[in-house]
Amino acid sequence: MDNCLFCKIVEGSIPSNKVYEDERVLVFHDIQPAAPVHVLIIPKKHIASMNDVASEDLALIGEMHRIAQETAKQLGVADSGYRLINNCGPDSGQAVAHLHYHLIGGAKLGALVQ
Ligand code: DGP
Repeated sequence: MDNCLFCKIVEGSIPSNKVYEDERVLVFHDIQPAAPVHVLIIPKKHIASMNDVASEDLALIGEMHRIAQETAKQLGVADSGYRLINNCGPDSGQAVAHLHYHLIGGAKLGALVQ
């Protein structure tokens, strides 16, 4: 996708602070962290939002959840707890039209992230 910010991060034309990468998935630190741990888990394939996930993407979505689990361990929040958040569409506040999960933790989240 030509004008997609996260596709540019996947290509490397916009830099990111990467936590994990494989052929299908990328994890990188959010530029505006809402908590001490705040990374974004994205598919390398352009999928605009949760509404656009197709049957053929279900294995990929499962893989993203497994990688979220591993990332939580790697970043030290698996036991203390974390949130995995997807914003879909205007009312959710989705700002980037490329599917992503926010993995947020490292603090008591009630006061930080609603
Ligand atoms: P959402 O509102 O769910 O679409 O979240 C988009 C997130 O993307 C937001 O928390 C900030 C983050 N973000 C926006 N631009 C960049 C960028 O250029 N680099 C990184 N690392 N994160 C970005």
